[in-house]
Amino acid sequence: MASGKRFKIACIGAGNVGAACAQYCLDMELGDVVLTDVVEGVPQGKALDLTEAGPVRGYSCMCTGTNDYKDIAGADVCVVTAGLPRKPGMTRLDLLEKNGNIISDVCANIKKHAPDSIVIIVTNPLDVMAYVAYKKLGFPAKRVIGMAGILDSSRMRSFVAMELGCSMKNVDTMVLGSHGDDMVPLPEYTTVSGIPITKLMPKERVDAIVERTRKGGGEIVALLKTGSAFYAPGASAARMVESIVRDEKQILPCAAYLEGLYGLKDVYAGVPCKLGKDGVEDIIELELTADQKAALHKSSQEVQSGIDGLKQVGIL
Ligand code: A3D
Repeated sequence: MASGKRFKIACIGAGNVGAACAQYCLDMELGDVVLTDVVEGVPQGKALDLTEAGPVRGYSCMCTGTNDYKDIAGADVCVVTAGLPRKPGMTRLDLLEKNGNIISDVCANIKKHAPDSIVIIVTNPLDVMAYVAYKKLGFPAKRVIGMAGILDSSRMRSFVAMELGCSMKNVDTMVLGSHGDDMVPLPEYTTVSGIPITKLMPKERVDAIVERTRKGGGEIVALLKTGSAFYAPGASAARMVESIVRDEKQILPCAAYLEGLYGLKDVYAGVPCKLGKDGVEDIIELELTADQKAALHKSSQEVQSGIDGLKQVGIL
């Protein structure tokens, strides 16, 4: 392990995304992984399977599975994927109440057993669940972060590479706002080896890529028919873990608690964050056009109405 310290990563929720995240964390040798779930046998079985992949893949990090939160004690990072995935025809907001209760329960256990951890929320509706976690945990905001922007921007990067027939590695982009159809992909900040994509393809193709990015989650739900994407979401959460445990200070789009930046207050939204050993160590405020600013505020209104909904049913 890079720094010499052996890190402990708790993946809470051992479903598709949780297990994929665990797999990527182990493969990158980020730390020992504890898979936690309410279903008996599933975290234990997946953990044993992932451990048995170690000799083949060449990692020496251990993976254990449990139904007991005591086993997350001392975790440095908790990745929370516990909840229900979006099903075809279901909006993110349909999930609000059920997942709000699950996140509340998970956070009570994190607070009790891993009070010094950095918490990455993946459960949908993402920005509202990150807010619930922040309120329930009572941790400093920099230690409660939502994963969405890395996934959304990775989707956009793939679509740009597919369009140009170039390496995905050369494509960089930024997606702001909430995780949903109202997200704000930024073509103006999208480049291929430093070249703005607006110089590499016509406007209609840029617009089509922006639209496909916005609908990226739904595209996979429609294909899979049961469940939603998990490889790219798991990889995206693992990328956040990597930047934290290795203190890499990568600038990544993450859902962060805003207290005035971008004109937003007391809400979570996707913004460029510097991720390091303390969590969100800085937030970069980009210069936006009036349209982009309006789109960002529109996407936050939906998050705000989700928060208001949870206040009405007493979860917040
Ligand atoms: P799934 O494979 O169903 O896994 C969810 C797991 O959570 C299951 O194993 C459940 O048993 C477990 N669980 C339920 N309640 C609890 C609890 N109280 N404590 C511990 N574990 C519990 O779903 P998935 O892995 O495909 O998706 C997980 C979540 O991530 C869903 O809310 C998805 O919508 C969300 N997700 C978000 C993104 C983003 O980009 C934000 C992407 C993909 C999935």
